[in-house]
Amino acid sequence: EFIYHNEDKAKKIWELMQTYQGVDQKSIQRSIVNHVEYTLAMTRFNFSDFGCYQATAFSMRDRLLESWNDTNQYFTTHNVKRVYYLSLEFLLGRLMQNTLNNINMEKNYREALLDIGYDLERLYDEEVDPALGNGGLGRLAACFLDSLATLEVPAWGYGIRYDYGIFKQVIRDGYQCEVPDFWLSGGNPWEIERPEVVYPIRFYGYTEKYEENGVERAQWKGGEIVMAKAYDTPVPGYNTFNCNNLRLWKSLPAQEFDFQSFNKGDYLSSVEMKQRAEYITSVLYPNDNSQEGKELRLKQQYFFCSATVRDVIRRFKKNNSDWKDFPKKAALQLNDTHPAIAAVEFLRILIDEEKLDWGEAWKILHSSFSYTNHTVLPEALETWSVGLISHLLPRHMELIFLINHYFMEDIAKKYPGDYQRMEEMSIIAEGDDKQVRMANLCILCSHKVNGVAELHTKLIQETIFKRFHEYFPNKIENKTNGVTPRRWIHCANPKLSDLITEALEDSEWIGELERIEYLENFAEDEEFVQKWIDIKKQNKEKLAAKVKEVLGIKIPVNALYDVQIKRIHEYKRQLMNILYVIHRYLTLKDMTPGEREKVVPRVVIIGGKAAPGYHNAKAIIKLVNAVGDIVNNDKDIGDILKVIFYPNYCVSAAQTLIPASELSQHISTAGMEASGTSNMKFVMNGCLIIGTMDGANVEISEEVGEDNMFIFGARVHEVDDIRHRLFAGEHNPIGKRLQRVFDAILSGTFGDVSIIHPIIHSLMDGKDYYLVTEDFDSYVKAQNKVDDTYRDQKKWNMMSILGVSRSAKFSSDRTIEEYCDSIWKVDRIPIPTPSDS
Ligand code: B1N
Repeated sequence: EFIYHNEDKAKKIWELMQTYQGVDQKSIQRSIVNHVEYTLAMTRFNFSDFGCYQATAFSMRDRLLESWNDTNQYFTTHNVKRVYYLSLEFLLGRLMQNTLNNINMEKNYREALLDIGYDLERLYDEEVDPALGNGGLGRLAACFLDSLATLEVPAWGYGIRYDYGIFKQVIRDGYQCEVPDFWLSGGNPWEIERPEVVYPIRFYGYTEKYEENGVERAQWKGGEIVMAKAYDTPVPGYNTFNCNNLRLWKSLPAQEFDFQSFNKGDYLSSVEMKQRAEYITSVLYPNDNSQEGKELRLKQQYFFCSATVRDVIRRFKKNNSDWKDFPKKAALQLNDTHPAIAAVEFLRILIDEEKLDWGEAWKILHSSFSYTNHTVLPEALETWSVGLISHLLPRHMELIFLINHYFMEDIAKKYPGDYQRMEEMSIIAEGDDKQVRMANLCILCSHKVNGVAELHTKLIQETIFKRFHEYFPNKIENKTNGVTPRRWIHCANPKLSDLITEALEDSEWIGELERIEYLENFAEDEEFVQKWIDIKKQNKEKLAAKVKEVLGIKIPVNALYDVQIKRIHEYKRQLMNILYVIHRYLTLKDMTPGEREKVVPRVVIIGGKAAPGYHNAKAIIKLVNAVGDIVNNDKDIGDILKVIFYPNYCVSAAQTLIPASELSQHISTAGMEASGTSNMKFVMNGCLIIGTMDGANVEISEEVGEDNMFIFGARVHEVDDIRHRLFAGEHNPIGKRLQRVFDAILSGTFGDVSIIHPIIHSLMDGKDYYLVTEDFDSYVKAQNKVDDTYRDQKKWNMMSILGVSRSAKFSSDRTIEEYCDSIWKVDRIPIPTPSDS
């Protein structure tokens, strides 16, 4: 099956290779020790856990490269259609454990390492957590990569190789401090640098118009050139020989030296100018669900989009000569509007460089691009000023005006005189400071647009994209998010994974989550339930040990572990959570010791990063820490209530926290959380949900049953009216319980938390955009129901098992299958394994 261009040479290489790298104990050990000596240049008689981690990773990479090369070779020779997932964020998390499990070598490596005195689990902890993303959107991209490879879909991820990932969060005096995350300082054994895959990327300059064969043409000239260099990370699938690729771009100065400044004696400033090039891919913007309109961010976007589009086109041209075939060979998915400029870059190349006419070019663009919307929050909908785009990307601005011009002509034809509609649908928002609406641009350039959960898709169809939905009734559709069961059950919770495998009598469910349904039969099986309980307890013990290690706080294992971990944002309402905790604390204080003993003990854990410039989010972190300081040291309370702010929440922390959780909070104001994905992970790990009817919670409740969750709060159709009433001063008086909580905060019960006072005052004034005060009562009721249910452990565990057995819909494998069928039109292509040939 392997087709080489030079048969003789191929035969020789084949003989030299003899076989693929061995997977037996001796071969694994030999390759690790060789990497210690020859790659790391350490002595093979004494190497640290970190050295061993690196050498082990290199030995794994060798094995990955075999399948990675074979996969690419096979896809190229068969000229298959590929999916390209364009994202400014990939929140991968650690790779070693996931990789070993996907390629089915964890056991071999564990034993091989143990035999030479190393503990695999300890090596896992040596790995830095690559965190090139903010939250859900970036983590979704990572889950999708795992599912794409597992489903044997030819697919490449494209992104930026930031030098600094999301900052590390350190808590000082209860406040968040941000520490830069230079994740590459210890080297990155998983990537392959590609010095030969480089593209020049232009910025600024001007367009020159000229005539060619009677056609007016344009060319972008001048400005500055920066180079993009590729770094590849193999992406193995679970239980397949297929191995996909994640290609990340790094910026470099262009090679030609600026002799003019050199001759003027301005050597140093010419070097300085070159260094500015490297700055482009330095740092991930740490905002989740909000736009930062900085020029550098737009530069990052264009830099990455241009390199990617050029790379995709080069790959297409290797095997194809007719541009009309492009949509049959490539599907480009835009992960939100952040890579929107890729569409315009593609159009520019087709028209200015490939000399296609507008109609042809537009058709090709439109049939190959599609766009996912991840939010309706106005502060997150990207717009860029016409002035900035014209300055940085003058030709692209012209093309955007042209796209808009043709589109406005169509609208005017269909709705003559409806200027209001034209204004709404225009890519350009008119005004003193004209803006380009990137979402409108994306919708126009795409053949499909999707939301990320049923409710969210309905909302974009009916609100922000209403006019587009009327005009293109078949364009906007739903693709409910999912998460990979490999990382989120099998790796994060190995004991649970083993128990499920034991009950189902094989491990196929890891690759086909539909099979987990069968677990339902064990929901009341005493022996099984006991094992279920034991596993949760062990996971809680592991978390308690971690909390002790990190914070020095001892948390009881017999308490209910109640967890809210996600980016800190007002719409996610961590504030409502901590207000309830205060209420619980005050209630406990009112009780006699005898009464207190009857209360269900709780450990409340809150974790998440606030964007560095998001003042209110940072105030909430301070309040949580301040409440923890008082509650955790209150002798009356003891182990009945503990409040933990878990610092530096990240993917690897999630892998410890989620399996240990019993209750998790997904309590956003209805209509504001597009989907949420950790809710799915918690359900898969036997955790119950307290939540609002928002995002994917709605579908989770459809699957697991509303009575197996704790649902509360205003529904999405009620929110606007309530908000209106609140802001009109017609708000219900704050209830007694909540008033008492506010009084405690304001009077200094939790020390100096004056940073939160303005927020509390506006809540009392009815300026409650997120409906915290409105939903508080029904939240308290839901929390009471949680306590009552937890007292009935039999019921609780049954709900927990039912949740897991009904979680199959939320596998990202299901999500990816839907994208493949209705958006990308690509097939699964298993490549032949070495034993086949
Ligand atoms: O995308 C996730 C969803 O599950 C979440 O509900 C949603 O909040 C999240 C600008 C975003 N939407 N928008 C962003 C991230 C970075 C940025 O610079 C916006 N993140 C989401 C996956 O669908």
